[in-house]
Amino acid sequence: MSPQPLIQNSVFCQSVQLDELEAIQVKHPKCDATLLLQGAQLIEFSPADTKRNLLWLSPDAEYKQGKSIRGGIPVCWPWFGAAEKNPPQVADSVTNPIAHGFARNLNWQLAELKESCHQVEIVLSLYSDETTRQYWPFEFELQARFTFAEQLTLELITSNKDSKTFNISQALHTYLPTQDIEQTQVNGFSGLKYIDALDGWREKTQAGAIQFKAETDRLYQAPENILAICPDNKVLLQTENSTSAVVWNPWIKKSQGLSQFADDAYQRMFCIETANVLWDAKQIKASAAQTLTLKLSDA
Ligand code: TA6
Repeated sequence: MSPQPLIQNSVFCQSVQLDELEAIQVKHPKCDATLLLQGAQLIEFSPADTKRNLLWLSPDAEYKQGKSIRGGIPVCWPWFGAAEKNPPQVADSVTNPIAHGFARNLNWQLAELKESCHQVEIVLSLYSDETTRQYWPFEFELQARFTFAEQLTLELITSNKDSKTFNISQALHTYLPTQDIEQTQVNGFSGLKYIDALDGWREKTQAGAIQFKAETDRLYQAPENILAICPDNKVLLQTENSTSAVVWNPWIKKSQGLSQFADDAYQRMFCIETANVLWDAKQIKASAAQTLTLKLSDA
């Protein structure tokens, strides 16, 4: 594997090989990070002051071509979840409905790398080609712009390169660690509506903080600021251009059927996914672009 030219001249970045997958490792005074080119999947972001990975990465993770890694921030695009569970304007364009879209399984290209003593900025791009057209008939450029400093900023930028308008749903499927799921709560959703994917997709209203006492799979109306409180740490998620979020924990039974996932791993992880789903799905006109932003930091 020949290191990418942009990396050869870098001070803070180097190319590493994780089994079958190429990754960019960032070692900067402000933070460490590990970014896979496959799926533009970030699997580590550790601010220098805590040296703790703010992302949960499965100890059973497998680094195989074409398979998403269990943990970090998988990019679900251009549809979230099961294609048929999406609004018709999204679902009707899908020709091969794999779960969570195709972007997370494909290799992205390193488009930009800028660095200073303050931060490192890396842009990965995915372009439409004969492979993507097998899943979805539109021309596009998808960029994931990562800014690594004290906090992580991730901007997912969809550019419509087609002559037709298209509709997408998407999510930054962020896995977060906790020392004990039953002592973990998520603030910011009280009084907001959610769709319970485990109870006939019924609409409900959140009362108080979200707590985890059983399998949880919900599509929430989302605030701009979300605070996750775990026994040993707090994490702040700030979002832009997103009024929906998915909150997930597989609990006991679902865990047994999940890939790259130990039966008891549900006790040490949960997902808060910055999204544009259901009512928040996005229509993007020809030549237009749309950006979904997540800022992640210790709180
Ligand atoms: O975001 C929650 C969810 O849609 C769950 O229903 C569960 O399937 C999870 O994603 C993981 O999906 P994956 O395809 O990565 O196993």
